[in-house]
Amino acid sequence: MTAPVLPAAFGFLASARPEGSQVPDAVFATRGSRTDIVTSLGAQTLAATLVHTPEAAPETAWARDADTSVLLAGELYNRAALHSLLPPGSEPDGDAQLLLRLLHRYGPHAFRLVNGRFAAMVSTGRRVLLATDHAGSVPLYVRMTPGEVKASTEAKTLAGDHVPRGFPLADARRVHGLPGVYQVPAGTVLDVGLESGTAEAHRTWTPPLSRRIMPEDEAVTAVRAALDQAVAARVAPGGTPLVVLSGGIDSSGVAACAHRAAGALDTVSMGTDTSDEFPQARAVARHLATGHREITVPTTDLLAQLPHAVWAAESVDPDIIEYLLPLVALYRALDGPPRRILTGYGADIPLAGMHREDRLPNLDTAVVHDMATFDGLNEMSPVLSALGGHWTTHPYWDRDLLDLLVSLEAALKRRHGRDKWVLRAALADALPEETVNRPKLGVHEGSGTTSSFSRLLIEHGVAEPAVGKAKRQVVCELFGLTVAGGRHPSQVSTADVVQSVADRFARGAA
Ligand code: IOT
Ligand code: MG
Repeated sequence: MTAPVLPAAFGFLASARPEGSQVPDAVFATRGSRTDIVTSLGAQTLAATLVHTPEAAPETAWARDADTSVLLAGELYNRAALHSLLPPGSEPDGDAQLLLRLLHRYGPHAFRLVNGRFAAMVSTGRRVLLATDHAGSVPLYVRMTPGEVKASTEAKTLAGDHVPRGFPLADARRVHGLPGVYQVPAGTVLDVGLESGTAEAHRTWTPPLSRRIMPEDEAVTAVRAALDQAVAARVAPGGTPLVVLSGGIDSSGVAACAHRAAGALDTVSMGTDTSDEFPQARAVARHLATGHREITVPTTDLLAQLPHAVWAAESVDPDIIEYLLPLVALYRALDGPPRRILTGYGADIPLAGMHREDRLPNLDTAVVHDMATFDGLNEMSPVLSALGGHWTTHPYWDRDLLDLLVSLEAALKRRHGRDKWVLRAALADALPEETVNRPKLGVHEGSGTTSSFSRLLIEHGVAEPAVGKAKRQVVCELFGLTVAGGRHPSQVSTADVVQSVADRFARGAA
């Protein structure tokens, strides 16, 4: 199977009923064309809207036979291995069809085999299976009412106060501010009975808790091979990928591997009027001879895009929104046709890169904590770039690479006085020495996002010690307006929301 340049669909909203479904109407943050599907299986009718790029072949995001249908947003990365499990026969026409065949062979356990970036809805008999990838990197939401299961890759499409509350789903996560809407956990198949409204969750992946012991050189070789493989699986044949490049080791490593896999590479760096890391990124772009671009976003424009970041991420975590805001601004500033974008996002989680910490027990505590709490933050959501029509993928959270990185013992992550040592060593021959050894700020610090958001609150009268709490309230309010309330983010003003939160603090009502 050859990989398509972009996934056949970026997202979907679907409704399954025992009979007679109508395609639900919805506003997605994902930019693109839409294709509607209505189909009758033996015991249920499915009606869905797929969102996809205008160039895509959306029919390959959907596969069905007599009694089973598979809807897929996203893509699979171990296609050849999955295909090798099936009896010889014709090539499946796309990832949804490959999944359909695997489901007939393995049932819901098929999802234990998949390494991908996807959300899927399977209709079969009187059941609906809702499946996320190991990282839940494509968020998937569900609302169940008597006789109907609605599922969507964007929570906002399930909002609506006139809709009955729906069944409680013990094994899924309630969504803040959207009663009756639940998020399917990462690495899970939620098996829902269409008429009974009962649901059972089956975990298909959990982060490794044990640590493996490997000699230095063996670990370095294994990390390099797994990164090369993860990047190669994410590069479409024939297309030139784009890497969002900060010049730190994470994104520079992805760029080096992508250049090797694709033969040609574009890179882009963003900065603001207050800070950037352009020289560091330029050193990497020059070393690899990439088609490089720099984009400067004024800080006021950056903060004005907070409503877009919350609308896309559907997250109420203020730290995560601060990480994502500069990236959302970057994706929105990329004009031109839809691109396949690779990022270095997520490397700091299994390697504890943001914990500049020499003590190994503390380092491992950070890894365990971050791997236990990432789910539901939506920091890897494809909607962040789909706002601008683009598809992102994050090689460090490839299932095989992530399993390896998490399970390495802590002294390989912090070694010889260096953070992320094993990754730096794995890339030593592929990048300039200064890049390999450079300590880097996080994107929120490098772009000045954290400080400018703090400054905005202080300028509106919030006392310095209350800034953290005020940020949380601003993000919650933006979520209420855009995701739960259905307001388009271009009609929501960051300054107004900041003012109302600051007023609440001034009245002592916060
Ligand atoms: P950081 O590691 O700075 O950035 C994530 C990715 O965004 C980079 O690898 C790069 O691909 C892109 N990027 C960052 N800055 C720029 C820039 N100036 N221009 C172009 N692209 C850029 C936060 C962070 O500091 O990101 N993310 C961490 C940790 C998340 C914590 N989450 C959690 N504990 N659940 C990370 O691991 O990526
Ligand atoms: Mg990083």
